[in-house]
Amino acid sequence: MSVTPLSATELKSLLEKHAAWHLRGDGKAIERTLKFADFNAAFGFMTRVALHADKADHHPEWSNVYNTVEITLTTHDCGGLSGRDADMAQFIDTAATAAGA
Ligand code: H2B
Repeated sequence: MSVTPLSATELKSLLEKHAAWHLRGDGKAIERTLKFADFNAAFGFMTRVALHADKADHHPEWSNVYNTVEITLTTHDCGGLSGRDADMAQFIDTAATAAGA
């Protein structure tokens, strides 16, 4: 499926709006590390994001060690960043705040 990549202006606004995310070195993904109170809080957050990702058909690349979750967002279908990553970053930021990250 073809997805339109973000323009330079859209990317700038994504990074301004979602300050906890940084652009990966190759410019094709954004990354955020989140710390929670414990594993229960981290995995509860991941579960909410997973259910949303499944519905949105847009999936994070992530890892979890105890209370820490590292997330990379990119869109395989355009080989870089798209509006789907901006939407996912928004959902993740809201869920992270609600889960006490
Ligand atoms: N997730 C991400 N991160 N990028 C994609 O391009 C993507 C996805 N594409 N989840 C979806 C699934 C695609 O493979 C299916 C066929 O729609």
